[in-house]
Formats: sequence, structure tokens, C-alpha cells
Amino acid sequence: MAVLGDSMAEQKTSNKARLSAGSAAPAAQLPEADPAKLALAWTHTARFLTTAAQLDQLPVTELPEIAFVGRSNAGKSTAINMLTQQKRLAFASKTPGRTQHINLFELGPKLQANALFADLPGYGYAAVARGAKLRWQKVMADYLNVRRSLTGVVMMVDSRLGFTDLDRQLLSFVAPRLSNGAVKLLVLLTKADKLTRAESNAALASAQAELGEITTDEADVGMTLFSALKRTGVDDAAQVLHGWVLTARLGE
Ligand SMILES: Nc1nc2c(ncn2[C@@H]2O[C@H](COP(=O)(O)OP(=O)(O)O)[C@@H](O)[C@H]2O)c(=O)[nH]1
Ligand SMILES: [Mg+2]
Repeated sequence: MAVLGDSMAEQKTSNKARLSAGSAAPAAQLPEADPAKLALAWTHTARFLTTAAQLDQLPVTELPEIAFVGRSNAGKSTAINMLTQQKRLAFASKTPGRTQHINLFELGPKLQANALFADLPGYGYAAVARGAKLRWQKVMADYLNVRRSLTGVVMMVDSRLGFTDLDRQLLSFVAPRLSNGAVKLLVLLTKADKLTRAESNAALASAQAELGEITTDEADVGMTLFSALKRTGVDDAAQVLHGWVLTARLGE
């Protein structure tokens, strides 16, 4: 498991090694280019494609797809807007838990999209009725199980709260594909600006412990502290997602 950035000093060497290995191919072709800038230029191309109320409304696609998941209010919309450097791409809602839709965004050159972002419904909003919760579970489980083009999952976890039962449940839906490396995982520990340094390290350690079970040799699991306010983790996260898409080979 990789902890990105320099938030834990003792992890620094292995992080750098992992990041440079992941970006070796494009850097060789463009020796002058800064991988973080390339990644951010790519995430910035994100534009709305379509919205689906049900799984069978999702377009069939060969493009690698990255799903954004998280408990309502975890900072998912804010993180998507930060990563894409667009103020209102994902709507930061004041009434969480309302929408059960999957919003798809397209990335890459206009006539030659090379990836999709899928903004999945937020979960865990207390006021949602039991029927809606069961429907949510089914949509998420089905999507994570059967979406063939799914390449990676970005999970937003509020760094002050840590993993909730619904986060664990969601990870269990996709655990088989995470364990064998078919689907990659990046956990963003959000709102890190609200933590002291000691609290940040504790949040990272506890998230690492949570992810221990799915972290096999084949699994590609990363995490980083993330703050929209301080821009923590934005460059690293963009590079990880860009790396996933550059190395994605569908059908594996
Ligand atoms: N301090 C701080 N607040 C944040 C951060 N990210 C999101 N928030 C706040 O957390 C609340 C929920 O954010 P939102 O992106 O709508 O969460 P979502 O429900 O997961 O999409 C909003 O009031 C945001 O302004 C952050 O990095 N730092
Ligand atoms: Mg939102």
C-alpha cells in the first residue's frame, strides 16, 4: 500500500519510487514535461457526458472508467471540482443524499476521449429511508461488480471520521477485483486542513489498518491526505488517476 506525498516522513522514499515508476513511460517521451502538470491538464478536460438513473442506462464503453464514491458530505463533489479545476463540474450539494443518479464525465481530447469519471451516489445520509438504502446497495454492488470498464475507485473518507460501515460495505462489493489488481483504489482522506499533524498521521495509520485486508501483493491501493482548502494531495491524486488511465488495458 502506498501513502502518497510527504505526510508520513518515513514513507517518503517508497512513495517517490512508486510515483516515478508509474509515470516512467510518458516522462521518457516528454523529458521536459512535469508529470503533475500533465496530469492536471488531463483532469481539466473533464466535461459532462450523461446521467443514468439505472445501470442499464449507462453507455457501453471501452474507455477506462474511474468511479468516485463516498459518504454524503465526505467532500466528493469538492474533490472532483478540485481535481478537474472546475468550480461546478460536480454539484456540491447542500441537500446530501438526494440524488441516486450516476453522472458520467468524459476526459481527453474532444473527439478522442480516453477516460470516464463516474460520480456515484453519496451514501449514509441519515434521513434516507430503508427502501432507498437497499436500492443504493443494489446499484453500488451491481455497478462495482459488473461494470467491465471500471479501472479504479476513488473513495473520499472524511479524515476526522475515518471509515464508516457503509464505506467498508462498499469496499467489500469490489474487494475481489481490488485484491487481484483488476480495479485500483485511491483513498482521499478529505478535509485534512482540519487536522493537526499528529491527527493526520493517526488518520493515515487507521486508514492503512482498515485497508489491510484487501492489500494483497497484486492489489494497487494508495491513500493520501486531501484538502481542498490547502490544495493538499491534489497533484498526487491527479497523477495517480492519470497513471491508471495510461496503463489501463481493458479486457484483463
Ligand atoms: N475545511 C474543508 N471543508 C471541505 C473540504 N472539502 C469539502 N469541504 C466541505 O464539506 C462539505 C461537503 O462537501 P461536498 O463536496 O458537498 O461533499 P459530498 O456530499 O461528498 O459531495 C461542504 O460544506 C464543503 O465545503 C476541505 O478540504 N476542507
Ligand atoms: Mg456531492
